[in-house]
Amino acid sequence: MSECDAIVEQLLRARKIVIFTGAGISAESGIATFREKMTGFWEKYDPADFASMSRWNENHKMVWAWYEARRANVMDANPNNAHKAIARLQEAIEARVGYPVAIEVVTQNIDNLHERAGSKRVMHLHGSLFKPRCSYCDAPGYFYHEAPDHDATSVEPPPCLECGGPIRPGVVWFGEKLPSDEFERAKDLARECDVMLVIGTSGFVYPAAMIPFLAVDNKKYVATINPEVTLKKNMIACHWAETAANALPKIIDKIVNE
Ligand code: BJW
Repeated sequence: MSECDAIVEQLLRARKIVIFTGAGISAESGIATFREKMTGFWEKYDPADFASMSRWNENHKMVWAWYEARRANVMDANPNNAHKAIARLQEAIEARVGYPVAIEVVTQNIDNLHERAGSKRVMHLHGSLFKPRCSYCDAPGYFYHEAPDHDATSVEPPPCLECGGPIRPGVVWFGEKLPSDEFERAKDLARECDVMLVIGTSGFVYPAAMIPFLAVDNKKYVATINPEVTLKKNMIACHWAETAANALPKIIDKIVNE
């Protein structure tokens, strides 16, 4: 049986499905994965270095400019066929099986491409590029620039309207706690689901990387979709070595047409 057939068979038996995504799902929308170089000025910088409180404390303007360049990239990008297929998945399965199924998207991504593709319930474990907040008092922040600049290398973050502190990117940096509600809910889903599809993540970064392991420990059907092997093959039920935007439409096609 092909990997696609095996995954479809499980999806059609499931009542609760978790789609767990990482940067690879947005790669075919033109968004660099976390472990790839960005283009232009930012090419020479290591993302892991910028995604840290110490870099922010050292240079607010440069870190803010880096995140503004990334926000600009995401605003210019469009959801790809993987995001779109995931948004259609629930309806496609329900039409085939005739009873309601629940699909939850848990993403490590800070872009908004799942939402823009039409997914209704999306949990962001590492925050969002579009939800800045005050670095002093946590009040919701705002942007100076509706159309952020791809090329600026130093941008003053706006001041908080409550306390005047600098607004920071609404993302989770290394050493910071994940948003508790989202993380607790993601762990519950990993324990409760029938099927988890793990798409486009290296599984390097904890504690998010424990979510698939939690599903495996609870004897759930876990399949990875990634050109690279990221979880040991003997731990998971299926690894499909394919890109997300090629694989997901094939899954939908089989559910709808076969
Ligand atoms: C495709 C594809 C296609 C390509 N189709 N697939 C040692 C051991 C264990 C843990 C630690 C340790 N030392 C430190 C830690 C903890 C640390 C950590 O995990 N570090 C590791 C690097 C080792 N974690 C933390 O610090 C976390 N917080 C924490 O632990 O807090 C403790 C605490 C408790 C109580 C109070 C206070 C604190 C926080 C982690 C936050 C991570 N944030 C980032 C940055 C977000 C903002 C930003 O983007 O700038 O989140 S890091 C970065 O990695 C980003 C991503 O969401 C995350 C995961 O990356 P992802 O999505 O897997 O992307 P890639 O690039 O790694 O992989 C892409 C994959 O796609 C590849 O597999 C490709 O093959 C594939 N692919 N094309 C399908 N077309």
